[in-house]
Amino acid sequence: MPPATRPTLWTSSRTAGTVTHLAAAVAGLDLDIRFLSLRGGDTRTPAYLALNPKGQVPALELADGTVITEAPAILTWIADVAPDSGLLPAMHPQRAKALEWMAWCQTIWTGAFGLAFGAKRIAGDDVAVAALLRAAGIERVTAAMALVDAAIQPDGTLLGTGQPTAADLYVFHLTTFLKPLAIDISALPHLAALREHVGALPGVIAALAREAA
Ligand SMILES: N[C@@H](CCC(=O)N[C@@H](CS)C(=O)NCC(=O)O)C(=O)O
Repeated sequence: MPPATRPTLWTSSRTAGTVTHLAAAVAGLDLDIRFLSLRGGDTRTPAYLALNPKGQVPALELADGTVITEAPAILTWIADVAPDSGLLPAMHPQRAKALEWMAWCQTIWTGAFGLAFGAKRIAGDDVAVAALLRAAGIERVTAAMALVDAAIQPDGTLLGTGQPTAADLYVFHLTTFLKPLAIDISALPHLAALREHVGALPGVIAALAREAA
């Protein structure tokens, strides 16, 4: 892998990396965005494992060689280098609240979504156990959506600051994985408002189009 001359975001379409890709686009950052194929084993090559021993995306490689992993940490870096983006409030308590929601989203992503989508992998050949695990995951995701819906402010953002933060982008990202789980959120009006708000951001539209290409 040639050394990076500008920050490189290692990601993959429709994965945990997507929210970092959305945020980088909203912030207008000039990152070298590299899409890996998870199915093709790109995260398990010796070169990638040397970069990120977790063998996962996203990973952000800075020009000085520092590698940052975990979506909330990468989102924080993006927001901090692009303060005008408003992705992370500068002041407490709003900054802490945004970080709180980002941490919560990551927990839901790896926990409830991980259970729903990973049921077959966890259960192996046991079809009945896989169905139980998937149902438990779907139940947890459904409860999480109701919880976040109740927290969204009338302006369609979690913090009520009028401008989507990285926490709103993260919630939006989670909702893009509900369809394959057949989870209906049409009765959750605040979540619909957040989706509309975030989904209309030009950076989000551009990044999603890049991932779909
Ligand atoms: N805790 C990590 C989770 C990252 C993660 O689970 N990434 C998955 C994709 S969604 C991955 O890279 N898996 C490696 C693979 O499937 O090869 C984060 O939030 O950034």
